[in-house]
Amino acid sequence: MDDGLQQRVEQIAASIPITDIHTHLYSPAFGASRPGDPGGDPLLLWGIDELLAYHYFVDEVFRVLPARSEPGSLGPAQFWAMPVADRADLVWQKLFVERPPVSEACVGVVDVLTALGLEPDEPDLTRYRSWFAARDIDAHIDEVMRLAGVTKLVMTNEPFTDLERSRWLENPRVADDPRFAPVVRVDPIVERWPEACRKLAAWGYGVADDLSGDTIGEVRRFLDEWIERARPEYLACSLSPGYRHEPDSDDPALHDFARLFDECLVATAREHGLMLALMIGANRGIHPEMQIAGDGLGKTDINQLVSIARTHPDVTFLVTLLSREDQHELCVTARKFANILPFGCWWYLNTTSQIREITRMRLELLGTAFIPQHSDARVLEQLIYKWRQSRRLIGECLAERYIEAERAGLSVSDAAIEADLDRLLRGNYAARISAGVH
Ligand code: FIX
Ligand code: ZN
Repeated sequence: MDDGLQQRVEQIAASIPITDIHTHLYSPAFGASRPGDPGGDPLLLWGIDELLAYHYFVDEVFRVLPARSEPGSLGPAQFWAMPVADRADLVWQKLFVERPPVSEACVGVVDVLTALGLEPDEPDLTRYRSWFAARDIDAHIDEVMRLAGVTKLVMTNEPFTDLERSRWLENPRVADDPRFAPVVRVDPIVERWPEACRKLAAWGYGVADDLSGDTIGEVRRFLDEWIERARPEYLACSLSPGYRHEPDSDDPALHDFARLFDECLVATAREHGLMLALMIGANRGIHPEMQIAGDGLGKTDINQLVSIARTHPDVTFLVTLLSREDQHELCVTARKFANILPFGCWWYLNTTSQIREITRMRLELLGTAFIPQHSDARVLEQLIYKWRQSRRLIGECLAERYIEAERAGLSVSDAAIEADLDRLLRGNYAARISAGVH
């Protein structure tokens, strides 16, 4: 490996301001958690207890607890009934004290603690809790973003979530924070229409389960009102692995899905000059008792995405797929349809081995015309480890391509390297949203 080039890329990568295009973080006005003081329905989560209560650790701690039939075992219902601090204590003891932290999420917490100037091997959470309790949230957000190298955080704002809806209706300026950008995320319209229909009707929209009357027009009115309220940078929805885009289907369920997708979501994105993000492959609730930790994944049929891209060539679709096995098909399909913009190593793919594998594949097939990563952070300090790692890995993969280019006879300048890294970490996204109307 050409160490000189590798080091040049790593140094430049360390200086590029990052836009994090998909997070579950919120500006403080939405309500921030208070270390040591549970309750209050916070939307912005931060601090050691929330870091360790993150749903990735729910999966991992259950794998080391005694089996249900053994003494000391714990069921999901009992676990979720515990206060967040007790859950955090259990996770710390089981995954960090009784054994070395090895998993992606565990090593990430070690990285966060070290980056914040804390010893990462305390026997319990006492010192961490007093350190976080002394932090001012606004200054802490600035510090975490500085350490992560992130200058813009894109939120996931869900108008069908009662708590979030209430925060917007209480304070129309709730998102007015230059560090954060809104997104309108509307899964229920396409994933859970009966639930969405009930809520929309209760909110005064003239909608019907069978899409009769002016249901489509009323869903559009709902979306237009939220675009006016939130001024989102893009629209978003997630789709289950088995979704089908078949507008001409005789199956009423498929026909209705296609109408809501095409005539509401895509038509609204088109009218407002917005991208529509499609996050495809989450099998929600395969283990319901695990609650937010109970989602699995599944492979998807890429031909459904082909149908969407062909039907709507004038709309850009930000696309991320959850199955590792779907990544090569996504890259090849994105070569055929320039209105498909692959992004991120989503969720279970946000690991050292998968970031490398997927980024190498994308650079080889798409050059620098994609968005390599988002953090998906739900707890503020996760930004630190997720971006320190991704920035390094993306830089390593890009350096490998430059080494191939130099092997073929081309030398790559620092200016060219900086331009490429800016495209990947900020520019490719900025170019698409500036084209729209916000
Ligand atoms: O649909 C999504 O936005 C997923 O990222 C979340 O549902 C998931 O829980 C998550 O945060 C994964 O990292
Ligand atoms: Zn997410």
